[in-house]
Amino acid sequence: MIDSSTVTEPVVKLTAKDFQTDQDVRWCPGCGDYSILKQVHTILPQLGLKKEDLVFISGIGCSSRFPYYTDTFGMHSIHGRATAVASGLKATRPELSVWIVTGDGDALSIGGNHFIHLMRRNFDVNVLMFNNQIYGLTKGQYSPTSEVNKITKSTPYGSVDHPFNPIALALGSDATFVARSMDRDPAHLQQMLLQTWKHKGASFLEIYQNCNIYNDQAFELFTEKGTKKMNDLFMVEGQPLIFGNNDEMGIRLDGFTPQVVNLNDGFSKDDLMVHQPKDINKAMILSRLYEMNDSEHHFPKPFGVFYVKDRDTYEDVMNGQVEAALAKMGTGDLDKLLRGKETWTVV
Ligand SMILES: Cc1ncc(C[n+]2csc(CCOP(=O)(O)OP(=O)(O)O)c2C)c(N)n1
Ligand code: SF4
Repeated sequence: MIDSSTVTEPVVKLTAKDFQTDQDVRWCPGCGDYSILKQVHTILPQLGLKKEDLVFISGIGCSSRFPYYTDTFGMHSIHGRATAVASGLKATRPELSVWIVTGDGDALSIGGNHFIHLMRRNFDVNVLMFNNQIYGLTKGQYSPTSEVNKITKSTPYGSVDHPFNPIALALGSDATFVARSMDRDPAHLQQMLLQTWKHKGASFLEIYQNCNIYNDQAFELFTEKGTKKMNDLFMVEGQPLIFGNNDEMGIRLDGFTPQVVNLNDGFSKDDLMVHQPKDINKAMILSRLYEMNDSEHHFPKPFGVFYVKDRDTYEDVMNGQVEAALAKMGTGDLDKLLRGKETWTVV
């Protein structure tokens, strides 16, 4: 079995080019999906795995075209059910490195129920959720991450739905690795992809992805030069939470309540909250940080790893049960079982 936590040197030497396919990439020019594809192809050779040990499973959506463009095994499955297909594969072939590629609509609308159960069951799979806050493939309807009042083709007077917070949803579903990155920061995205892979258990990576056709500039506050430093908080384990144009702003905790402070106003780095991704309470606070913005408070949006926890994976426990049963009772005989005496007559 591949133990991702112990692989340091690539065992198999491949390049990013080896993961490209002969398919025409059919995303719109300028779509953020291109950058994500490129960063995934860049990190795959670093895993040291053979192509046939990698599987990319997607649902339906623009993002879900991903397996066509990646030369590994893969499946463009059914809407919202990549999670179910991946769970079955991981249960029976635990040695494979299984990746799920999904959109905010695919994962959280039709696939919402399957998503939460995948997280709590803790299959060792890597979920890459491309969040563009819209349905791209079906031409611009609102999604469960679209903001209130958003005008789309299906909400001509503005959406009245309260949106999901995907990070809080994954934490609430007991995911054992929860992180966020963005299409426009290749170095950060590569780092997060590697950490997503390294974690043994259900890993959830939300990736902000610009749909330049139906929801352009949805994340420009966090991606553009002039605004990103005041609006992005890059979390680093063991480091104080600092942001700002000159790293002059910080997050401190007053009890359970986060506050933004200016280090030029009498606060020092020692006063700030230190990032501890193994602390679920702190992860929960950070997942809601940006929602605390109002006319008096200006909180940044956190990027990086919110939470990580070691917990037995579903497939390890299940296959352990199978092995124990085999050791106790030997190999079964299906024919004998079907023709056996334990039958019922239904009247
Ligand atoms: C059972 C079913 N219902 C609805 C659809 C239509 N449909 C296809 S993709 C999609 C949503 C895609 O949105 P998202 O997951 O955000 O992906 P994006 O295209 O934005 O990458 C919908 C509703 C479908 N294909 N199958
Ligand atoms: S519709 Fe949007 S998400 Fe889909 S390929 Fe075009 S730009 Fe990308």
